[in-house]
Parts: sequence; structure tokens; C-alpha cells
Amino acid sequence: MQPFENPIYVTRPFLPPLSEFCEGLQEIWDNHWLTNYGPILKRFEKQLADYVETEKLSLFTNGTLALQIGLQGMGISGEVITTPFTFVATTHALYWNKIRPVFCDIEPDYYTLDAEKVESLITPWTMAILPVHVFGHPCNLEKLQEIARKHNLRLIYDAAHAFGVRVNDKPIALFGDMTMFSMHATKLYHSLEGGMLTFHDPRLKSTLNYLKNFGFKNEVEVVMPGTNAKMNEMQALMGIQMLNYIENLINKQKEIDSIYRACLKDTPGIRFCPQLPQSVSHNYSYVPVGIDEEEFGLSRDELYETLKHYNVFTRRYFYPLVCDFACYQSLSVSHPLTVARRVAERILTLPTYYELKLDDVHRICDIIRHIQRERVSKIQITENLIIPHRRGVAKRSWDR
Ligand code: T4K
Repeated sequence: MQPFENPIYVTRPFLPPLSEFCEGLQEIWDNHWLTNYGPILKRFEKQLADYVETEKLSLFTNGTLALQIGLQGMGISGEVITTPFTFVATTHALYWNKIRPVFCDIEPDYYTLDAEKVESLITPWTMAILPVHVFGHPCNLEKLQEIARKHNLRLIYDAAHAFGVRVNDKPIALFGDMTMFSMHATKLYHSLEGGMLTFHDPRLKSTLNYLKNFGFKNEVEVVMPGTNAKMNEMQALMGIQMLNYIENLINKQKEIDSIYRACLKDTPGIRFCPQLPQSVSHNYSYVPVGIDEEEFGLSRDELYETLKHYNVFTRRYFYPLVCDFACYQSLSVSHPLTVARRVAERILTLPTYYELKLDDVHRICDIIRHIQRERVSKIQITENLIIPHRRGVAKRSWDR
């Protein structure tokens, strides 16, 4: 099998036509207003409010700062129960608030926080739960809400991957006390970089506005020690234009997802997440698969490395687990995290993005199957070589 001529990465940002973006830039040039709550940002906020069906939202320069500031705005301290199977920014946001992350295991189907295991980790110092809608898969919303209510904990979702996801025809933004979205370039929906918080308590709006703008109330009053995490006009412009394409983007990724599922369904050792229930309208932002070394014939890492020879650059989102990074290793972990460890060892996310040609998706599947066949036949040849040798029949198969 021939490698791809050009590299195929795990993702590639969609961009609106350059002419469209340039037209938008004209307004910025005319206004000479680049950041600090400009007119395009205000327009973006309104359009997003329509999309996520709440005006209780705030925009930030990126998702990490959004989460960090969100936790601060809600006054979270002590301990927070969270998942180790996520991008490290989820945990960093806790660390920057001097909050102790308490890692809980994940469930094996969709890799979200295992709600059944949360209660056993609650201590007098627990103030919140921070689950992640990882790969856009909604967490166990009902159960988590029930636990949060019962123990008077705040429920804050990291929905970095979940823009556009709906549950029971409700935007995922409307669940929990607060939800963070990332609009980073690598996301299905992006604003170059960017972050959004949606929240339940309307009083948070002004707190968040202060926190992301140095705590400025006016020229002479600073009401809290805020930072600088504002979204600028260029980001807002991209965000507005990208909203026109969101449905197309999701539809294309859905198509890609179903091709991978269909083409690889009979390949032993490749496991897809089960289809989500009808109640979920998914965004198909990632294609995660689990590689079972014994059945597949290669380990996940061998497949990941071999695919590079074909110019296919998959990613191991999320390996290693956050708790295994040097900066978090000193944290004691009371749960064995059995499922999370197994998933992290096997996970591979396959390329998916709007411009990925469907033929190329088929070709990626062909390459994966080819790599497997090659390996299986090598193993068979080796067995043929070794077994007769062990039996003392022949040293090499060609000796026979
Ligand atoms: N919570 C969760 C659960 C998250 O996944 C993230 C971010 C956050 C919180 C924090 O949100 P932000 O603060 O980022 O808004 C990427 C992203 O940088 C990161 O945003 C994302 N999660 C994470 C899952 O993926 P890397 O280190 O894998 O990115 P990178 O630069 O290796 O890009 C991946 C591939 O994308 C490249 O191989 C090529 C392609 N690419 C990338 C960029 C930036 C492009 O084609 N064009 C581009 O401009 O982290």
C-alpha cells in the first residue's frame, strides 16, 4: 500500500472562504476596535446565546482560561472530583485555583466519568464535580445531577469537545451549574482560539466579566484582582462566520464516522464506542477506537507508529492519564482507575475533519487492515519458522 502523498493529521481546521473573512476584516479595519468587548464580540455573544439557548454565557480567549476563571468565579476550593482521562488543561484549571483534583475512574463505553464511583470519593472537603463530555459523549447527566444535589456540590462540565451536542433536544450547555466549551483551532467548531462558559446563576455574569478584564469596573475602580482573558474581535469574527457552517461540519463528520465504523467493523481487535442513544444529537468531533493487541495483532503504539509510515498521523487522546504526568504523580489516587488505565493504553483517535475526502477515509481503513494482515502473516511465518525449529525438524521453513 502506498503512503499518502501529503500528511493526514488527526484534524485540520475548517476555514470559511478567505474572501468572506476579508470582508469581515473590513469592519475591524473601519472600526479600529480590536478587543475589549468590541461590536463584533457583542454580536457573537448574541448569536451564541441563540445557538446554546441561554444568555447566561461569557466568552474568553481560550477554554483553559474560561474553566480556570469559571472555577474562581464560583468560589470553588478544597477538593474536586474529576476524570484522569482528559486533556491536561482540565486538571491544570483546578491546580491554578489551588484545588486538589480527586481522580475518579471512567465508564468503559463512552469513557466519561463513572457516576457510580463518584460518591465513594466525596469527603468533607469536596466542593464540586468536574466531569468531561469527552469526545462529545454526554456524561451520565441525571445521575451526576442527583449526586450533586444530594451532597450540595457544584457540577461543572468540561464540554471542550461538545459544541453542538444536544440531549433530549436541549443544548448540552444547559446541564449542570456551569459548562466550558473550547473553540480552539483543533475543534470541530472554532474561533481560532476561544472559550465559552455557560452557567445557571445569572449573578455570575458580572463576576466573570470582571475576572476576565482585570477586575475593572470603570477607569478608577477595580473591584477584584482579575486577569486578562478577553476574546478579541478577530476571534469573534471567525466564530460568527463558523456558525454558518456548523451543521455542514457535523454532517460531514457523521459521514466519516459511519465510514470508519462500516469499513472496520469486521477487523478483529478494533473497538468503536457504541452508538449513542437516540436522545443524543452528537457532533462526531472525534473518532476514538480501542485497539486490543491480542486480537488485532499489534499494540496501539505499534499501529500508531506504523501509520506514520503511511503519512497518517493519528493521536493517542488521552494517553497518558493526567494523574501519570510528572506534575500530578505526587497526588494520591484512592481508586485503582482500572478502566481509565485500560482505555488509555488502547485508545487511538483517527483522522476526521471537514476536508478529509471520503475516499481517503476508505484508504485509511484499507491501510489499517493492510498493516494488520501484514503483521498476522509475519506472525504466522515466524511461527512456522520457530515451531519446526523447536521440534528439531528444520531450522528454517525453506530448509524443508
Ligand atoms: N478540556 C479538554 C477536554 C480539552 O480537550 C481541551 C483542549 C481543553 C480543556 C482546553 O481548551 P483550550 O484552552 O485549548 O481552548 C490539542 C489542542 O491544542 C487542545 O485545544 C485540545 N484540547 C487537545 C485535545 O488537542 P494538541 O497538543 O494535540 O494540538 P496539536 O497542535 O498537536 O494539533 C493536533 C493536530 O491538529 C496537529 O497534528 C495538526 C492539526 N492542526 C493543529 C493546529 C493548531 C492543524 O492542522 N492546524 C492548526 O492550526 O492539543
